[in-house]
Amino acid sequence: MNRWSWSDFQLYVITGENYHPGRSMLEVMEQAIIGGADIVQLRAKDTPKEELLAQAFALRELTDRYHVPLIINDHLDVAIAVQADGVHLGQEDLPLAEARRILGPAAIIGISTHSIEQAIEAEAGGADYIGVGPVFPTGTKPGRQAVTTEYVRSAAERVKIPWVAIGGITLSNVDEVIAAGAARICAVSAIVGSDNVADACRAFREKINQQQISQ
Ligand code: 3NM
Repeated sequence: MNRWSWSDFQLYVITGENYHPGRSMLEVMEQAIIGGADIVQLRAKDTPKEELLAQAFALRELTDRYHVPLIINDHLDVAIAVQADGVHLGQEDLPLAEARRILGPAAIIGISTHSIEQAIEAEAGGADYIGVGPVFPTGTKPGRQAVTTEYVRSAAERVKIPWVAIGGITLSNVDEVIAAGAARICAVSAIVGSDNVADACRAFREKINQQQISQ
């Protein structure tokens, strides 16, 4: 995929701070891309800014090499500094309109949503894509109630912009999420925490593609 067709993505992989013991973030993300991640996000809530910036520069170099879009979670300044393709914002982060004013029309802006009302608001506000989740309980974002595949079903019916199912999705439950209407899957722990990151991505891609063929 190149940047111009970024919205066709199927497998969105986010970095995890606690999921790659003994392996570098960059190594893990390169394996993810080799396995089929077609958009990646740098998310490092507990990392000091200076280190985050260094990681972002390194990930920008990697994603440029593979022609994969790079999204930065939350930090617009870091996104601008490394010329990332966009940012991902939570409901409590900078409002979408402010982010758009700062980043301009070409930036990809994604918003986390946890209900169909939030999805519709983000779509109306000019989001380029939204996250729909957490579908299942997840230790990666603890304390947030799972929205279940019910919300995935509503998103499939009502959301017009690209959307990605996220939260607690594994190779064991992804079929359910796809069956509920998700065409794009996002995962952290099931991919960056697996022994073979590239194979995990290949397996996710296969499941997404199988479903699309049978539709
Ligand atoms: N955002 P894992 S759920 C980063 O629902 C994130 O907005 C979510 O990690 C949301 O694949 C989530 O390990 C965690 O469950 C995803």
